[in-house]
Amino acid sequence: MRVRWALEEVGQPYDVRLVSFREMKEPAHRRLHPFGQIPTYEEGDLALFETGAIVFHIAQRHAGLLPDEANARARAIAWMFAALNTVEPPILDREIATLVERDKTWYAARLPILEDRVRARLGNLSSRLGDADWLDDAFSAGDLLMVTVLRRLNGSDMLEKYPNLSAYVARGEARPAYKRAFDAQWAVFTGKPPTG
Ligand SMILES: N[C@@H](CCC(=O)N[C@@H](CS)C(=O)NCC(=O)O)C(=O)O
Repeated sequence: MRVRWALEEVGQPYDVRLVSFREMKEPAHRRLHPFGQIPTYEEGDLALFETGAIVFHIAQRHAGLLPDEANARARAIAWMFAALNTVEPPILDREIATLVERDKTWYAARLPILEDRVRARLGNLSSRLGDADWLDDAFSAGDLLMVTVLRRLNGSDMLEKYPNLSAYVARGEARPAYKRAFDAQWAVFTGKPPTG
């Protein structure tokens, strides 16, 4: 979704090549991705892995995801790193625990600890965002990544406690480029566009 959304934001046409979990671990795919994961990205002679690097590459090559002014650009890049490096890890830790550690004896004791760490990040992010639309003036690749990171909390009630963050995610999801990316991604799993 992150790569699709970035490509839709800059208006760059793309083809998608789906790989199965088995294919991800085979040598042909590992040549593109050393850790045998998705997504990967190919453009001419260039092959890239890591979502953040791919989105950054797209944002550097095309207008629309990073400001032109040098300092504003640097701040937008800082938000990209913050999304992936500071906000996503505790969210991911919680998500993994809820998915694969539920049957462990220590799960009930560990979950509140993990949720406190998520709340600490959400509280700080909420304070910084305040009543702004985006993290640093205009929408950027930093917002694109942050919105997709926060969306990982869907299905929990954690984000709803921060109305400005919920509204921020909704603003991201309302962007036409997001909708095009979401519909295309949805169709991969269902074979048809979303209803409603
Ligand atoms: N840091 C990587 C994470 C990639 C990742 O976790 N990919 C998942 C799918 S979203 C995956 O390939 N999982 C299968 C596996 O790890 O075997 C990135 O942002 O690209």
